[in-house]
Amino acid sequence: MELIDGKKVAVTIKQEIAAEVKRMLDQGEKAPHLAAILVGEDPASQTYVNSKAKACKEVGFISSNYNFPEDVSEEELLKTVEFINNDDDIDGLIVQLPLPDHIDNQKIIQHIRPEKDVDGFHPVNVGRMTIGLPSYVSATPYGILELIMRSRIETKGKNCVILGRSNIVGKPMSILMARNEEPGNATVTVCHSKTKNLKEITSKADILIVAIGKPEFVTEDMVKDNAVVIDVGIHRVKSDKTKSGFRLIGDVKFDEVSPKASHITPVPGGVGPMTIVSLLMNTLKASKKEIYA
Ligand code: BQF
Repeated sequence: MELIDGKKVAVTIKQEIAAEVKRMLDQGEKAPHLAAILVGEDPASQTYVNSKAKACKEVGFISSNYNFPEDVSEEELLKTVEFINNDDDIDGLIVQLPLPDHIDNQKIIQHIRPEKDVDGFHPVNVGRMTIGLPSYVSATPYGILELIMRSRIETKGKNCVILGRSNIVGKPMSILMARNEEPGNATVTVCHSKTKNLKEITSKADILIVAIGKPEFVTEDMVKDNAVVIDVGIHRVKSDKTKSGFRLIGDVKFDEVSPKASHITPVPGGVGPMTIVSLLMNTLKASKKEIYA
């Protein structure tokens, strides 16, 4: 079994980005600038926004955080998006999800200029990705593609089974893995809550991508010998062994599945750190106007 060390790959990519930022500054260009909107005080969301700001700092990006109370109005958020859309100094904008129930996620996302939508959630970016036009690919799928590529995992002609059909992971991942590109060219099956004979399907997967949102859902009996297993799940469980009082587990029962896998991502330290550097890569592209020239 070979561990796919997302944390290590993320460090390498951050060094590459930092070198590029240095080159840009040396040439008198400005540093890329990412803005983040955070609503409420969910501890996980706060952690994610802080990690993103810290990563920006590490590579020499500028970052701005716009924080709002839980009861902020939709109108105020739309005004903030508008303000950032019109600020030429800001290259990319993300809205940390989830938003409170009284806010219409899609309404906020669709207000972001596609040129600044570095999370790749705007329908224009989703549509462009789907038909193979230049687009921002959302952070988790982009991170997984990069991990697969840098781990030299062959995808062409392989059976790729995806557990989960969310707009953020399962759906885009299925499109990307089936593309006539590298990585891609896999035969893709998407499974979800209504899928019958799940185990039969997952047991045929050469590449199993798990984004089902259920802690340790995938067990040894569901996985083929020498499969590549990508675990997208992140769940906080209580622990008295850590300072924070919790530890992270994934959607895969790692101890059970890892001996069978040819490659597997751990949680933490697998896909998670890659989502952060994907956001940095998209912000770099935004500052260079690579996607919308
Ligand atoms: C790691 C996220 C669910 C809902 C909204 C590193 C992250 C996580 C884990 C991280 C996530 C999950 C993010 C690890 C960002 C990934 O070491 O394993 C980094 O910061 N993530 C998010 O912004 O919004 C989410 C999951």
